[in-house]
Amino acid sequence: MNKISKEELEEVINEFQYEGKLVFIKPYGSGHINDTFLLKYEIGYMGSLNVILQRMNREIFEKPVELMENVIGVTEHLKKKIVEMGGDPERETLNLIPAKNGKKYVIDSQGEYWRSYIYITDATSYDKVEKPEDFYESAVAFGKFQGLLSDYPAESLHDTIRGFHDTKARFLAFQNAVEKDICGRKASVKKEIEFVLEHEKLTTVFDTLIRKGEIPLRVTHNDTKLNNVMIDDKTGKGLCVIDLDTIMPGLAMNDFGDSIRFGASTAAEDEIDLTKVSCDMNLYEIYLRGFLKGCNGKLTSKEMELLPFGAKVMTFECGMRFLTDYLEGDHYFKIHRENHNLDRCRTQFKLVEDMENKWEIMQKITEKYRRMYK
Ligand code: ADP
Ligand code: GN1
Ligand code: MG
Repeated sequence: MNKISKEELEEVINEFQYEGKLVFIKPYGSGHINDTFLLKYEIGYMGSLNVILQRMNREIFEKPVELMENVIGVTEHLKKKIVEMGGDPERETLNLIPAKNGKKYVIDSQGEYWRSYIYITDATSYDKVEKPEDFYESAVAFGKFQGLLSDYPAESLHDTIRGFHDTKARFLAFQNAVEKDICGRKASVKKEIEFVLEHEKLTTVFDTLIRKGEIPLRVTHNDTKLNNVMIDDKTGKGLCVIDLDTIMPGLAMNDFGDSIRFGASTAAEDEIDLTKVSCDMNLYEIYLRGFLKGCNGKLTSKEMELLPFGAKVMTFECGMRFLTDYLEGDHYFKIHRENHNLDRCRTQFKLVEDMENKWEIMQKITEKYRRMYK
């Protein structure tokens, strides 16, 4: 993606229905995909409003208008539900700020797509688990989120990224990257390539079960990292699930698993010292407890049984995606240092290994809760 110039930002800001005087603008958050900015407006003498402005990643999201249709449809659906439940629709779901032309996005003179949300104040999106309670509350929020979308018309959702969690397709893309080796990096990652090949079986764990109709496709979030949920600073509750770009029909196990991959790790996703990386069974149990509470009995017994597989498959898939991007020259995930994607890949594979070592414990913990909900 090309760099964003001051002029481009000014042009875009001018197209949205913002009120007041712009007092600052700064790059914001630690997402790997979009370009996010925080803007502060002063309104009158006393008031102020913070907004999020995002340039959508056009290389990744090839159909931004359809993507925005998903976001609009889902947030309107959530808003209705939140109001029915007596919640606060201004804070508990994303609120898009319209453009001056009435649309919910802006196309700039470079052909880039932008959208803007009201900034959710007095809430935090955490990059790592600071308190286990936050992780628990994030789990309740992601579980509930799935419940709130359980009656959303799945057929109306556009596929924003085809085969997003099709692990087999990810494997084929990985093989292609190895074969082409466009950056000449293959020789330096022999061990990691070997790891993927040894774990090929993980790429089809859910396929047969979906085909046989033994596990349902649900409307899922598909990117359930801890920093994609806002935790209320005052109440400590999971307030709002954000980053709705990948809402598509998917598997409950994958939403569960992606959260474990990121939040139950004892180290950051890009930690270099692999001795620090492991999957914390206490955090695994905490998240499981919260997620099942949030899902409120909606998961089938089979889905619950398969939750540990979700954790292993999502972690493996993510590691493989980081490795593929490294081999292809880091065009997908934003990187902030040399070998960043390789470092990320290594933490994921270390986690997979650790999960394999703790597999019986993971299954035992899961079984304990499955029995409670059966
Ligand atoms: P990416 O796809 O790049 O991860 P996100 O939509 O997750 O983009 O946004 C990046 C970060 O910006 C989030 O992790 C969060 O910290 C912050 N953010 C996004 N939307 C809001 C919002 N409405 N209110 C407060 N913070 C937000
Ligand atoms: C990306 O957008 P963000 O940073 O929340 C990615 C996820 C990966 C994650 C790895 C659309 O999530 O699939 O699991 O990075 N999102 C997309 O940290 O590819
Ligand atoms: Mg994000």
